[in-house]
Amino acid sequence: MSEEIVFYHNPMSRGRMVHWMLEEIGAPYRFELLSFEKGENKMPAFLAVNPMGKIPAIVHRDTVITECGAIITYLADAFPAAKLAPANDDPARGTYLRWMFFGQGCIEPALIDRMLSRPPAEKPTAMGYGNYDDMVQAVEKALTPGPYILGDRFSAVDVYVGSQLGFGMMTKSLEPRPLFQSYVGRLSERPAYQRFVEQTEKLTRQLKYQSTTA
Ligand SMILES: N[C@@H](CCC(=O)N[C@@H](CS)C(=O)NCC(=O)O)C(=O)O
Repeated sequence: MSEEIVFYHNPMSRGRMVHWMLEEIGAPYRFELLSFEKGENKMPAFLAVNPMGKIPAIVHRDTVITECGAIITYLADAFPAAKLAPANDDPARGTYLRWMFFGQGCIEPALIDRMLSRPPAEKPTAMGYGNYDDMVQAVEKALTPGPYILGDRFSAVDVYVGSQLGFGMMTKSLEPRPLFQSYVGRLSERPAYQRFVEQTEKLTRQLKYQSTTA
């Protein structure tokens, strides 16, 4: 069983959230960079890891984990010394899991719809995320009084939800409410976040170089 974390990544992908999370937990990991331009994510070697051909994915202890929310949840549990997840018998675990799933099931589809300028759903009652306005109200409530989703305590769910809100405001699919801006600003001051940003610049150059040379 291998303790090494292998991280299948492209710096222009949702893998950015996992990259930040890996920096938060502080365990050693190895990048496997995949080029979208060269279609490496749809080649047999990676399809054997993730049949969806989608990034990110990690392999740890001979197990493949895909889906950002699942990867972040997994890492927080697998590396408890980082103290990024409430324990199973901690009542805060319920709130933590609730917003982790809300991130994957509600924030993500609502923001992607807006990013792609898709018309609002005809039947919000049948849509898991309801509608954009309700989703935004719910997130604002989750962050009140803050400063984190679990109140005073920063956790892995802030990595996930904070990344989505940052992405949403960057792509203008999410309105820049002051509460969202201050939350994302606070998160971006974390040393792990800053390491991730710094490394992302290098990885982007490296991938560009690999794409033009090979
Ligand atoms: N449900 C997945 C979505 C992953 C995903 O859509 N990744 C995109 C990049 S952000 C991708 O790999 N796209 C390439 C493709 O589908 O060919 C997650 O949450 O991790």
